[in-house]
Amino acid sequence: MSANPYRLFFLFFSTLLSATSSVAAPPQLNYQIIDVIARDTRPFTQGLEFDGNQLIESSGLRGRSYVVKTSLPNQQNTQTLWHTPLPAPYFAEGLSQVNGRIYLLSWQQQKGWIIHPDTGSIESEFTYTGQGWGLTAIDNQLVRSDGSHILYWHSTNDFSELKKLEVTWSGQPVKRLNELEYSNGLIWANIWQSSFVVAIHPISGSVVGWVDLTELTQREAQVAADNVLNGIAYHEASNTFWLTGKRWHHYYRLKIQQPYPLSPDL
Ligand SMILES: [Ca+2]
Repeated sequence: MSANPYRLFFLFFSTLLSATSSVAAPPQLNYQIIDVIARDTRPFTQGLEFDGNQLIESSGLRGRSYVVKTSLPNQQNTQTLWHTPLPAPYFAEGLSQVNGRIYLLSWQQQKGWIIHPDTGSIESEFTYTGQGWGLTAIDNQLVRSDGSHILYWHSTNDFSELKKLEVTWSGQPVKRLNELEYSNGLIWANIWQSSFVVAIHPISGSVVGWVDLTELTQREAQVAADNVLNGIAYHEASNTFWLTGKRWHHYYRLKIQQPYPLSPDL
């Protein structure tokens, strides 16, 4: 693993931006920091999603993985509603709530769990092929990333794979898709080991906009290559995105420009 992953992916994105293609490059999206909220720095954040005004977060690493649900984080008194550890061999990854249940992935063990959102109790398990990175839900189906440029749609019934989608930037694959969030008709993904978030059209797979969050990664003063930007959750009531990273000291609440109007041929 490089000691300076952010530099590498700046170069990666520079390559994409300068790519010659008949397809127009996606626009860079502006953002505004609405709030910066101190948080527990222990979570090795893998999944982040709101259930109304409550935040669900999964934390990775073998022997230390867990899922936690809290009240809406604030500066004074963030309450833990439940905390569910995973058995030692498992490395928790992305999560998403759909049909009244939380689905949680593991990284390489090809096993996931269905968790009750009110109690945190693990109700059942499911399996899949490949790695688990990010997870989000669209129209009662789940969408998984595996660190590649491909997103996988899964059934909520048995987690069987329904379809795949290649994610591209002006026709070129966008690899290392990680934590996911579906909001306002687009899949938002942060790119592992980078400061970038991309907005993906869920039918074409085209990146239709991107956000450069170097300002946030610099604020967090990275001291370890693992402590990357990871975690994007949309809070519907305030129309804001919450961003954080592994062992980061803060949640950042952002207004992000939407890449509309989308071209009809996407
Ligand atoms: Ca998310």
